[in-house]
Amino acid sequence: MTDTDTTREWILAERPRGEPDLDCFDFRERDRPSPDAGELLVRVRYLSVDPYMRGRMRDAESYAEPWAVGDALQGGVVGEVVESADDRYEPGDLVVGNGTWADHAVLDADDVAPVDPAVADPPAYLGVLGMPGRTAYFGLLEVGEPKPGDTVVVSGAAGAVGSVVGQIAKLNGCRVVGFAGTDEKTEWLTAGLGFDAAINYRTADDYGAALAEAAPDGVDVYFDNVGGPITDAVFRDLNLDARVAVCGQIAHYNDEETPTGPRKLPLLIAARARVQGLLVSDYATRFDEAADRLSKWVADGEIEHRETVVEGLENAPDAFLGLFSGDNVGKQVVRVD
Ligand code: NAP
Ligand code: FER
Repeated sequence: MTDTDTTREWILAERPRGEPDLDCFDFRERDRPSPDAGELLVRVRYLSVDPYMRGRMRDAESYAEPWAVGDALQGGVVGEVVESADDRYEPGDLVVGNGTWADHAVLDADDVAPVDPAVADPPAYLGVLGMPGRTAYFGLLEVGEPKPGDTVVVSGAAGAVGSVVGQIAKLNGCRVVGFAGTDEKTEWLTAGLGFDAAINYRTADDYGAALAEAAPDGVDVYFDNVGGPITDAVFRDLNLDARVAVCGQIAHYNDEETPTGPRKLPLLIAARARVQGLLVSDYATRFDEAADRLSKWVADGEIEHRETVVEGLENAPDAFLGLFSGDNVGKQVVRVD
């Protein structure tokens, strides 16, 4: 066997308790897989690391199937087709689909879409033009139901989903306030993306006072990516008929216990607020609509996007762990080749 017959891939070595660390991952070399009918073998160029993968490390049924210990880690990839067993694609095509954390991955051609570098750089297909962009689009417009003049608050605002949510809200005539974890991020939100205000939740000591200043008319839409104390503060400021889109709760993904006790639901009563969870996959029949609108906004310069690129497949676990310490601005990807 020569080097070219093998591929390197990451597997789940053990399940984390609490915060995951590098011990959860193992790097191994294996025979390069071959595509069956309807599949493509791609050389992976970029792979996506996402917060929901923390849920897949857990041995519990959820919307995402748990990874088995010893199995290859899965995720979105952009890759170049090297072997095709499907009429629609041929070697050399650049595609985005569901692969593995590996040099080479087998993709189901039914779930693959073409990548057009003339529209955006390939990693954008894992961010603004991929799953996070679709989440922002449907989550804000369908669950948040923003109206012109509304105040929209978004947590995790400088991340892959949040940065797109805020910009779509601006395109809809809203006042937009973001929470993010560094001054570099809050500066990008206001000076770069046109947010009206941004709060660094790591340095602000009174979220209520910061919100009163940033959202003086209260909050009509809260797009929640994080949960925790930021969400507690926003709940105190909801206007009549406010909508809360619960997209993610990353502040709780490493919790081993569900916190109980008097929480913030009483605050919803007077506001008659609606709190609704969302899953991007529920909008699958409308993904073409989101792709069309998002790619047009990107091409016209109405939506800006950033990707934070970690170099090298060997660093994929660090890129994933960095999501929990806020190492990324915009979408976190790993460059593989
Ligand atoms: P992301 O925002 O690009 O990355 C995660 C960010 O979360 C980090 O950059 C960090 O930024 C922030 N963060 C981490 N720990 C935090 C904490 N304890 N408190 C506050 N902020 C914290 O990730 P994404 O891919 O765009 O996903 C954002 C959220 O949406 C996640 O919760 C994810 O699970 C969810 N999501 C849901 C769906 C769905 O269908 N429901 C689909 C996609 C994503 P800071 O520097 O600001 O802390
Ligand atoms: C999906 C539904 C939800 C999916 C990802 C998510 C990759 C993400 C959820 C989260 O980040 O919390 O079908 O496909």
